[in-house]
Amino acid sequence: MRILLISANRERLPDPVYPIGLASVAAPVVADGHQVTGIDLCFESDPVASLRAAVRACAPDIVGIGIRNIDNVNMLDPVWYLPEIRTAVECVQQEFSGPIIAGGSGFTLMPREILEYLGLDIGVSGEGEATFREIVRQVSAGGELGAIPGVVTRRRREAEAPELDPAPVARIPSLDELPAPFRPLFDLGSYYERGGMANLQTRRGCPFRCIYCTYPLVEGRRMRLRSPALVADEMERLGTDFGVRHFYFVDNVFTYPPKHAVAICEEIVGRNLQVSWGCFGQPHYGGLELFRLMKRAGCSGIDFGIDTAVDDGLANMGKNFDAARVAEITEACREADLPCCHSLLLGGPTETAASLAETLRAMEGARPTAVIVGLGIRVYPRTRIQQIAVSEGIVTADSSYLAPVFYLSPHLDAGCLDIVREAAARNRSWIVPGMGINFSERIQQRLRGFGVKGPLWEYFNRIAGNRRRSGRTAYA
Ligand code: B12
Ligand code: SF4
Repeated sequence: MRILLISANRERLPDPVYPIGLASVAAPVVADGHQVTGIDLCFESDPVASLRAAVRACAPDIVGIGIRNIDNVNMLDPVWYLPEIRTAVECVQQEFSGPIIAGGSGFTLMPREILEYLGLDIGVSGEGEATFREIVRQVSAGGELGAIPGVVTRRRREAEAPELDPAPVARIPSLDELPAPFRPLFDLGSYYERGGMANLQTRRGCPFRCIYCTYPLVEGRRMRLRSPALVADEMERLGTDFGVRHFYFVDNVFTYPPKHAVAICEEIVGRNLQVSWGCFGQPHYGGLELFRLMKRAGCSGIDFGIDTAVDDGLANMGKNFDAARVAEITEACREADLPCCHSLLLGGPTETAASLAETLRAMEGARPTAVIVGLGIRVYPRTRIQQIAVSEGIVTADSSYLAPVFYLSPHLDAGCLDIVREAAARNRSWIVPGMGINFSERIQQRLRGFGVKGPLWEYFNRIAGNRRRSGRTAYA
């Protein structure tokens, strides 16, 4: 069968990211001997024309469309991607009358609503490798798609429960059974040059219950770990085949479970891979010993989802650590000489101007390498924050969440923006995406043009130093 896989994502901030989800879905069907072609809209100047040409050239029997992002989760500068994805879908529909299958992390958040919005009939909620492979088998055999586990259809909508159970998103018991993502599907070299890293995954699932978080809804709550040897094999192959040395582990929390993080690092050290990589950490897990090992294994920086540095606020967000722990792990990173970036999510339940200012002061005291400040929490169905938003009258139970909807503590007013702006002005390695502070495609392209690799926040300290010396502002 001829299969066309479309990556609809055109977001290039904070970096363009290689469509690893689609490459993962492609690998099993490539292994089955199907002819698989990819079209990536990210860097296309006329995406509709390129898409039309790709559909005509491929003459597919089946089309898959990857929907990684539906919006940029930024309350201060919201961007909604679904309208441009709908235009892409319409273009395909004009050229092709066979099955078009939607999937991806963004899609999984609201699969039926997105099918409805895009005018599509079939999608895959959650991980796609096994389900898409089965869809292709059934299409070639002329079989029924609706009964395949993971398939969501628009037609069955009325007959089904209004909300999907999050459990079915994780259907692959052992990640080691999966082939590595089929990288030639898209131009990895371009992403490496423009985005400074290649992405790969060592585990899926998150058992924690942070009140706003969709990651367990996308990957499931049950942890599934990939063997360190397979992860290192993939890193080696990416080095040999594509010249890649800089990576990002897309695991929602790399440092949990700590044993797995240790095993991955030991494998990298044992093979002397000479790579550099970044990852997400969770403050409750990790400490000096792990951070030193990570550093030895090539970790160039760790991103922590801190959210707030006020004890009540952390408890309200469903976090299992307190403000003292935030200071502790920052210090441990410093001692291990491991750069760290704290991401804040301000404006959660019970946040006041005083607690917001306290968090910013705590960041100034802790002095992580960088701080990324977010204000307002994107509300999704099936999350605790949705229930809170309903109970506080911010949304209703039957509101649509397709276009971005945000929770902001009712105790805050516009004055909180000044507090953030002033703190960012004092701290040159702070990034405030919603205010364009240290965050723009211009800065990114300039740094990438110099050959800078890895997450850019690792460099702002150094640039800020140079700019301070030359009297220029660090703002974009
Ligand atoms: C790692 C990560 C990042 C890293 C990426 C690093 C890198 N170099 O790759 C960073 C921090 C840079 C990042 C940035 C952003 N991210 Co992000 N990110 C993630 C995360 C944690 C993992 C994504 C990933 O690679 N997963 C691994 C792959 C293998 O899984 P997958 O893509 O889901 O694919 C599987 C299935 O979805 C399915 N599938 C995928 N495609 C298809 C297609 C078909 C046809 C089928 C059938 C199935 C299918 O099968 C795949 C294999 O099982 C997810 C959350 C999560 N846990 O999923 C958020 C997530 C994808 N990010 C999100 C967002 C919004 C963003 C940003 C826009 C935020 C911002 N404003 O900065 C940017 C956009 C970047 C860009 N250029 O697109 C949202 C998207 C939802 C939404 N609201 O739109 C998510 C879901 C988190 C959330 N808030 O809920 N991100
Ligand atoms: S914020 Fe992190 S730890 Fe919390 S549920 Fe989401 S992925 Fe898990």
